[in-house]
Parts: sequence; C-alpha cells; structure tokens
Amino acid sequence: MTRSDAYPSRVGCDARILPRKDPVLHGSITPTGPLSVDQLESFDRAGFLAIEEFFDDAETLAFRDEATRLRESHAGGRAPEVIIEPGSGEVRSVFAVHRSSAAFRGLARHPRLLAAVVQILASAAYIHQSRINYKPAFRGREFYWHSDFETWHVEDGMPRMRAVSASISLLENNVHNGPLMLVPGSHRHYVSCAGRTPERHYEQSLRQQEYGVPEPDALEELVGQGGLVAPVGAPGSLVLFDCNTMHGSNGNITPWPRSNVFVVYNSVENALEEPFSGQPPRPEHIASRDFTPLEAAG
Ligand code: 6CS
Ligand code: FE
Repeated sequence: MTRSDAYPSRVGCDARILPRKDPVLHGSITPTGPLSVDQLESFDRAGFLAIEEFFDDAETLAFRDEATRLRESHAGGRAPEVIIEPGSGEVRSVFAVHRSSAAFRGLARHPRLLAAVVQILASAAYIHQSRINYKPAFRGREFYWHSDFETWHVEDGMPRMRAVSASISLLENNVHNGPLMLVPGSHRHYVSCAGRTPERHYEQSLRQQEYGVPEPDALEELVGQGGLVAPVGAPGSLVLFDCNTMHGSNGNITPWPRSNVFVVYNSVENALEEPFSGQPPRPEHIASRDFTPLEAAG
C-alpha cells in the first residue's frame, strides 16, 4: 500500500503550486513567551520575523569566535560535515555545529530562543539540523531560491510543515554581502517541483542546489504577490523563518564575510519518517533522527 503524501514533489509530475495544508502558528496567539502578539501575527502573515540585537554583544562575540575556530579547524579537511564552495577551497558551510561545539550546543538551547520557537510550534522541539553558512568574502557563492521544507519533506521524510529555522548573524548582514532574502507570504504556497531526486543528492545540493528549486514562473508569481525582503542587521540579530518560506541569498564579492549560524527546530510531533523520495535517509549530520525534546540551557 503506497503511503499518502500531503506534499508530493519531485515525483515525476510537472511543477505546480499547491496550497499549504498546515497552520503557520500551531497554537493560540498568546504572548506566553518572548514573542509579542504583534510579532506572532507578523510571523504568521509574512512567514518570517526579524529581531535586531536578540543576542548581546558578549554572546555574539563568543559565537563569532567559535565559528572562526570551527572554520579554521576544518580548513582543508574533508569531514562530511564540511561543505566547500564550488570553484574555491573556501569553507561554505559546517553542519551539526550543535554537536561539535559547546558554544553552539548552548545557543541551540538558549532559553529565550527556545521559548520563542515553542510559541510558534506549540509543542516541544528537537534539533533537525544546525549549520554555519560562512558566505566568505569575495568567494561566497549564492544559495539559489528554495523552500527548506520541500527538501526536508522529500529527502528527510519530514511529514508536515511544523518546523522553524533560526538564523543568527555572526557578522554584519548588509545589502551588499549576500543577506538572506525571503518572499513574504510564500510560506502559504507549496511549490511542488518537477523531476526526480538524484541519488545522494546532498553531495551536490549543499554546494549548488539544482533539484527541488522553483521554476522562474513560480518564483515570479510568489514575488509578484509578496515582494522580497532582505533583513539586514548587526551581529546578534535573529531571523525566525517558517520551514516553507521561499528564500535564497546572492553571492558575496565584497570584502565583508556574511556568516550566519542556523538552527532548525522541528516539532516532536512532526518527527521524520522515511524520505518521500523513496531513497535512504540523508546522513545524521544533515537531518538528525534524535527526536529527544530540547531543554533550555541552565
Ligand atoms: O538541504 C538542506 O537541508 C539545506 N539546504 C538549503 C539550501 N537550505 C536548508 C539546508 O541547509
Ligand atoms: Fe535554506
């Protein structure tokens, strides 16, 4: 008996835009945590929320120095957690930093951050994925448009849209150095992609994603409806974005690196199943299958 698939994509059909079937906020809109009612309503409407100076300077400096240490410790290395920029030997991303670094383990369990996540997911959460995207100066390549959920559903078996990403800027994100660009309102549409998922797709997609990306006409439609927003801000700023919000970022040819750390929180009620692509699950450092509910750091 074939398994039902609420969000089919890359199943050999034509690309199409389907409606979202899940709520964005999974509980009532009550200020039971750091996010106000206005902030929760803004997240519900846009599919993301930017908060300047969420972390203080001391915290942010410690995260930045730890990110530098991790990059330098992996320079030239070939650990599976390390993704190298196409065309240069620069480190593009390091995955599973909540496991390899005590500082990022603490960040992922930061009491105010976790409380905000719980307000959105309305349940306990576990870490689906963490990564640092370094977007190095001069050589940082783009992250083409995509919905994270489309990948996490097809390649990791994430059943429903009940996950949220936290992006924390470690260095200034400005209009020049490839800031995260988001399409307001796009989270309410599911861009189902054509084609089929290549085997071990992650070995390519994390360097340059070509499957599971929207066709130009779908992107034109979503951007035509919602426009584009690129939250810029000083180090320590936070962007919370829904798992299905369409986003991407341009390359960085400026002298200013744009390093952000991302922590992806999935509801414990939305634990991964078998990938809907029918392929083997992706490795643990990309898609965790440790569903232990997170507890806030002491
Ligand atoms: O495949 C993934 O899980 C990763 N790919 C992108 C482009 N964003 C989410 C995540 O880091
Ligand atoms: Fe992404």
